[in-house]
Amino acid sequence: MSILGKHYFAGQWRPATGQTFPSTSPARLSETIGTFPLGTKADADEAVAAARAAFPGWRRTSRILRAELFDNLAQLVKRETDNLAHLMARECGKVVTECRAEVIEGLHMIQYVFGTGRMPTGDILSSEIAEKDAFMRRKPWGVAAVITPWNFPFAVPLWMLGPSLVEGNTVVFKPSEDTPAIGQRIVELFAEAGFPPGVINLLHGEGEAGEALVKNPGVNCVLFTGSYEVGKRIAEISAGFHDRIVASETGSKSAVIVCEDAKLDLAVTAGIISAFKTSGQRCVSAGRILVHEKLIDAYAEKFVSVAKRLHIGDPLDANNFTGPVINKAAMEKIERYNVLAKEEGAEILLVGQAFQPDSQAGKPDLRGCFLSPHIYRIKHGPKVRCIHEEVFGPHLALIPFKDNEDAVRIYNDTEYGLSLAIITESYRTMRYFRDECDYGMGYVNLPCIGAEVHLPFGGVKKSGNGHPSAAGLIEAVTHKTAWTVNHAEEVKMAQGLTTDVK
Ligand code: UN1
Repeated sequence: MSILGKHYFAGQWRPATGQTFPSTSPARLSETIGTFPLGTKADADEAVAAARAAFPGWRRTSRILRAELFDNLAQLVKRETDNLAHLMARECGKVVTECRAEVIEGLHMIQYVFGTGRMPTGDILSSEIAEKDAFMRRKPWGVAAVITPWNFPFAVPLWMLGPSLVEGNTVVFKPSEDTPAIGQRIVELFAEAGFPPGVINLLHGEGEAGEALVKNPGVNCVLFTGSYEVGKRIAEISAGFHDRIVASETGSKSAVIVCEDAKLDLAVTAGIISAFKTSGQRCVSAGRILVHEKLIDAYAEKFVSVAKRLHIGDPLDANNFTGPVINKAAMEKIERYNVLAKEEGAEILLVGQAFQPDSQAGKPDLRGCFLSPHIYRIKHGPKVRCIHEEVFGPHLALIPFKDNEDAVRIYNDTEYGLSLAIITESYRTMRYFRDECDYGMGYVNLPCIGAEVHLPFGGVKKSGNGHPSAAGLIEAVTHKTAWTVNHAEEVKMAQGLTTDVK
């Protein structure tokens, strides 16, 4: 049954009154998941007004009571885990087991936020004056705009909604136009958990709705994960509001570095997961694997033989490793980069191909955006576009390096800095990369994907603007205030300032 999409403003579900857009399954392009209202400027303004109106009451609600609503939400997400995973698999094409893991990741954020309700939220500081008590206390900014991508349509919204709401902000949530159904399901669960009207508002739509939301002066902070271009546009618009906070995660050309002493099987498994899990469509996915020149022949052979055997097919089939890519435009972009790699002198080890997997008996026909891994070997060069630009798909370069210094130079020679994995047995080597490379998330003897919510998540350079999400987001959604109380019966000042009033 096709879902009837609705905005959610001030606790009211609002069906489309104007234009709509469909959500289509990338594995079955003939399957429409639902039809959703195409948000306009008027809708964005209404959503922000609802969030602003709800802010004073929500801010004054006990932080512990706000947190306890997340406990209600956790119970609902546990009840709905399989349904959420199934809907997500249909809507964004990730394999259902992976979708389940994503729901669990979102649940972990909810549990984390609930747990912080009774944890300290500020600091007690000393004063030069014995009778003065000094505190650091956090205050919410006001209204947060939460703009999220299709590739993590459940966990990433929760990374942002959780800290924003528990700290007392109200929100307008605009999910990706590729995954509006899962976005709407999240808001239905917040409503069922008892979050009051106006505290969370849902705005469906495309660029127009997003742009209007960001241009609204009633928005105090914008929390964004998506492309660098959109992140840059948000930053440009937001520069017009001098106290506006923008926290953005944008783009990457993440890498695995396979050192001379690496365990080969571990390095291959870490590389395959980093490059091809989620069809290479995580923001942290590896587009590059840097391999020590002495290992690269053996590594390439093993890596390609494993990649050839990967099961790519129906996202509803738990036995598959990956499903399709998100849509036809993504397929065309990835295929253009596959061609470009050859033009730029790559030795192609495995040709990425568009294909249609066999449909299983009893399941509806698969006609979707299926693309197999494209793997090539190429020397690093400063102008080689396919190893500098983000492709966001199953497109991978194996790049040889001579020594650890060379690997650091190659790794850092992109405009991005998001995720890094080092495969080594040496603690000195590990430490060298840890200190010399540009990244937000670093891993040793692991893939460069798979972060957990209680760690900060964010990048540097074109990958992010220094405000990590998940647990780290508290710094962006609150401002710190100093609160100083004098217990003496006369005024006493710090720095030896006299109090004579003459
Ligand atoms: C993303 O790719 O946008 O670290 C988020 C990971 C996941 C989150 C990825 N926990 O791979």
